[in-house]
Amino acid sequence: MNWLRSIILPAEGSAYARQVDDLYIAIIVICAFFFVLIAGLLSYFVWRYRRRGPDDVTPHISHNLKLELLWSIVPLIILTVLFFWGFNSYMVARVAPGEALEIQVTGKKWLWQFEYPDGMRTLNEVHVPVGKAVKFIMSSEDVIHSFYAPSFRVKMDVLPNRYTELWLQPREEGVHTLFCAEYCGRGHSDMLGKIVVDSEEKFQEWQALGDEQTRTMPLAELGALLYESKGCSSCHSLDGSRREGPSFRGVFGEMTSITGGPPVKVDENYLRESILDPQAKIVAGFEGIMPTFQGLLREREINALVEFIKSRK
Ligand code: HEC
Ligand SMILES: [Cu+2]
Repeated sequence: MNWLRSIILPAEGSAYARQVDDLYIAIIVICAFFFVLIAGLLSYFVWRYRRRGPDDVTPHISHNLKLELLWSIVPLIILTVLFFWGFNSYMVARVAPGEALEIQVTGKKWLWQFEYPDGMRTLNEVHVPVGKAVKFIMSSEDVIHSFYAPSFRVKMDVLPNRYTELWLQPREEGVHTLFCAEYCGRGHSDMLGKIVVDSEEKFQEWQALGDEQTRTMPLAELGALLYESKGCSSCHSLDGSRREGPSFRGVFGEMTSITGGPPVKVDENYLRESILDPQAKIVAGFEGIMPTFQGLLREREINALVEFIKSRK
């Protein structure tokens, strides 16, 4: 059947896509079979029982029990099989596996925005690792959109003020198209996105670089954002006042005294160490309560925070 698949169906991006196609092809084949059977018999009977002359009278036949049972029971069996087959696939499509990677999707006129669990955001392009289940949790900022990924045979409405879900599990690397399948206004046809399926390593690398903002924003500015968003601000002030931790004002380049050790100069390496391994050197007069940010910050984000602290004169 593979030749048939390649003619009538788009590429299959997941095992689920194959499952949908199997059912689809089964329905087409069954329909084609019955079309030929019924249309063939019809044509044959039109010819076979044609009117042969003015005296040709059709015999009166009221019914044929055997034939009627046959044409009721056989379709009933076929349709019941198709129903449970379809229902089964539907259940697979509705329920995402528990360990899926969750990505938030926002549809708005006229683009797709994706947000990863760590806060990384992208527009119109979502990267996913091959072989992993990915769950999209979707909502709209304005009108109704519809998330449609034909290669994965999945489609789901994206509504304002409500979450809808959809999941897929790509089986090989590649790039697939994402459409909006609900007419949403003038720019509807621009709501084209890309689902990029990466190998596990490529996906990690891509995530490590961060989103557009993390990759391109000037370091000190990015640092200022992270100072707020990563919660540094709750323990470190910028104006010299004391919070849970020392203020960042004018620390750079100064000497700082350390509990149980010689004073150290606050340079880039010290700042980096303080962020990634806060327990290494505890500032005198403070407790070692700062959580480590190891694994929670990208390389460029660490540089940005260092740059930001440096700039607090
Ligand atoms: C729960 C409170 C808390 C949070 C949140 C926190 N810190 Fe700290 N931080 C401290 C404390 C307390 C100290 C002093 C004790 C020590 O050295 O571990 C400190 C020390 C530091 C130092 C050394 C400062 C100096 O004067 O020598 C740096 C640099 C630093 N933190 C950066 C950060 C950054 C960047 C963030 C956010 C990504 C952050 N901290 C988040 C509590 C916190
Ligand atoms: Cu739309």
